[in-house]
Amino acid sequence: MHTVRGYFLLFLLFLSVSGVAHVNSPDVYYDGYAGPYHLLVTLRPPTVVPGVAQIQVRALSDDVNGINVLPLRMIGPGAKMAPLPDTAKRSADDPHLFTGSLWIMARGSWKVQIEAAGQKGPGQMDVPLPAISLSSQPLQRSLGILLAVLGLALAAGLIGIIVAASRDAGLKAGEAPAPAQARRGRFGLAIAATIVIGAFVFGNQWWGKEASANARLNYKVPQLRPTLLASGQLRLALDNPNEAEPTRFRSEQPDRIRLDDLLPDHGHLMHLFIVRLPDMQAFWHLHPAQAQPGDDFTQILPAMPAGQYRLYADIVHHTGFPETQVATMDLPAIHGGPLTSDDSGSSDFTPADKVAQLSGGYRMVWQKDNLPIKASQPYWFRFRIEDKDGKAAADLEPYMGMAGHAVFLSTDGSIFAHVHPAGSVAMAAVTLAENGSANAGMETMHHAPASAEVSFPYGFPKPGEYRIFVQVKRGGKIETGEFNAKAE
Ligand SMILES: [Cu+2]
Repeated sequence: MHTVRGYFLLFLLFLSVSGVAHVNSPDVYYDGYAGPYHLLVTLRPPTVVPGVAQIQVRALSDDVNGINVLPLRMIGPGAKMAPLPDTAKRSADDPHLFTGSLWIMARGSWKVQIEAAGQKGPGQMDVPLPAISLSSQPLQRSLGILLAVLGLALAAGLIGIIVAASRDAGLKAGEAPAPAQARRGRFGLAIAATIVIGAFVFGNQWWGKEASANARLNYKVPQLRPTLLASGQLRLALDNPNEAEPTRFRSEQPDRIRLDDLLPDHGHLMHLFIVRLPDMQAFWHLHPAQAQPGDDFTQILPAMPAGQYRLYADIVHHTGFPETQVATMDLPAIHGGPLTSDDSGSSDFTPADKVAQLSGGYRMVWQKDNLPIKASQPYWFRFRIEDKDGKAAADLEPYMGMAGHAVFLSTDGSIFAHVHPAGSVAMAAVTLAENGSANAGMETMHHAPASAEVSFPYGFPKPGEYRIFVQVKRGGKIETGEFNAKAE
């Protein structure tokens, strides 16, 4: 019965994985163009790999007739050996909405190829999808009991058949077994019981091994190890708790994910966000540097008040697989140095419900309606930058190659997402997905802001209170607005 239960558990385990560009915010939101067609894509990775990812594509124009979707490995031979694409189903109620499901067969870095067909001809785009197993799903108790009973019945049947065959096979109908035949029956019973018990023991051990191998593959959020040096420098040692992508279950010691393979993501190997707990009114976005691949990162801290801080460090591996490493640390007051290059932040933010004050009398206004925000739904979070008279800011410029950067953070710090106008994916992964090379330029990114408004496609993973930090660059200065948000 353990064998049967084992098979079933194995099957259920196969059914349970998820994405991890961020912390506890696995869904991918992506705003992009498949040729001439503007699409908003929501990808829900499975919570266990292999598993089924759900995809939802919203066409933003009326001229899209059909959507095909195809999951591919981000790099390696699998990136080219394409199976046939699946056709996404068009919603009967909403002709702009297409949905489908995709089998994700292994953990690691994937992309979903989206082909749009319409009045302007075909168009294609690729959306990165990191896939990880988050948990092993336990067997339901009632199902376990049912399978145990069925397994016992099978075992009893097997023993019964062997006993009857060895004792009664030579008998005529109605004839009682002679003592010799009864002895053969007892012998058969011993053999049958040994076989059944042996099968149970073997099956249980086999299963236990597979289950622990599988549990080992569950993704663990890496814990950054920060140290404050006497010089006021922060030293960050990366953590590496996860194994590299296996091709199949292996019992030998597998490789760890490499840490010397990082790709620059919008110009930096690491984006470090530091937020003061629990008020979240101090926030910095810094870019620690590394002397050599594989080394620790270092950062000269800006002036910071003493307090407890939460650290989120975004990195991207050579496969396009993004990770956020986290830490919580108590810091004394730091005199610090000035913020340089792309670094930004301050310790005196006040979260606004709608209008955040910027420098020089400028304001950042959240263009929201009064409808409640629902969890797990895609939204555009739009923010307009205006001067003190309400006139649209005319001097916005790209900040690290994009119109804006946003951080969505739950007020307990457990959910974190670093989002851009193109969505919640790592931009280095987008470049890799579209060009097959991480160095192929940034032409796909949303460059200069087209207007005084920045928008971010995102959905809160679960109900609760959140903060949104929105960063833009205006007149050579990086500005941050902090907002309160609530998901229902
Ligand atoms: Cu960014």
